Amino acid sequence: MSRVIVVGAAQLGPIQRAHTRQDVLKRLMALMAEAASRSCDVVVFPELALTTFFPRWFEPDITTTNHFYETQMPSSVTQPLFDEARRLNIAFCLGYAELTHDGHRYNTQVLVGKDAKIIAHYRKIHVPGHEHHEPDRPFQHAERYYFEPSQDGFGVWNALGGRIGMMICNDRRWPETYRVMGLKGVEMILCGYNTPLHYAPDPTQDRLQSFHNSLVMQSGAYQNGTWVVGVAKGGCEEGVDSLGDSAIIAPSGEIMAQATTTDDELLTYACDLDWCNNYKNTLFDFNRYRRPDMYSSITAQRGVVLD
Ligand code: CDV
Repeated sequence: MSRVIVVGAAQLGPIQRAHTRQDVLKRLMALMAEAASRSCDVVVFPELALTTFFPRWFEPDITTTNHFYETQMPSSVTQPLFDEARRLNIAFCLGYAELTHDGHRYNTQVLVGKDAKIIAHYRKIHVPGHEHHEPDRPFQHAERYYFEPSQDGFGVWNALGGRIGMMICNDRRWPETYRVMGLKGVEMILCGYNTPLHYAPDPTQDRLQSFHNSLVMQSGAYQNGTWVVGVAKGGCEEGVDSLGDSAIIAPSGEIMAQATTTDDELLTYACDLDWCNNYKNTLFDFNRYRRPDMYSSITAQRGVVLD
């Protein structure tokens, strides 16, 4: 049986504040239709793919931002995307802001099967940025104000004929993210991101955004013998330039397809999941070579301890 998943990485260009959900849905559905016409099994959209990246503004009354969140998935507004997926027989992965019925706010990604049924939710674990207004920044990155970090952990699901995991944006910079999923036998990790080119806490990193993006996803793929699909919302959104560079990365760590614009752009690749075993059964044969008893500090402590 073929273990090939044809993946569409559906990069988005900017979503401005004035754009409605309907405007955005049209763009998502156009990319989904293109993915289906290119025989994709799954199309992957970015983090917070239904709205502008609203954590760039600090609103003291958080309830005034409720309209950026989804209280239902699907809702009457997003249902057409689910209907279109079922009609086109294509799975999809979508990032959005989630407001639960009991008032919790998460940065969430959902994996939806070809039958338009939700397979899995993933809520962002590593929430970057700051909790309070920082007026000296040219723009805010108040994700820690707008979203709680998930307590649900990393999941890997049997889907699309393989072992599929999810992570969101800043998660991709942490090796633990990949390893926890690697230990669950992950074969493909789907990741949406919004990465401004300017990093206010240390602007010396600005010129390295593209390099760091590739560095972390390529090494995470290689060290765990898994495909990684990184999908950006790039371009100039509300005056803030963000990284494109969406990529489909093989278990070898090689980039097999990469975006060439910072706009709406679909990249596709036929990903052979059996390639993962070349790494999982040799150099990264965890069972044979890992030394978990030497790694206890990874879960026992959070920060650096000098002994
Ligand atoms: N949306 C994100 O999580 N963005 C972060 C910040 C730090 C730029 C990132 O890691 O890309």
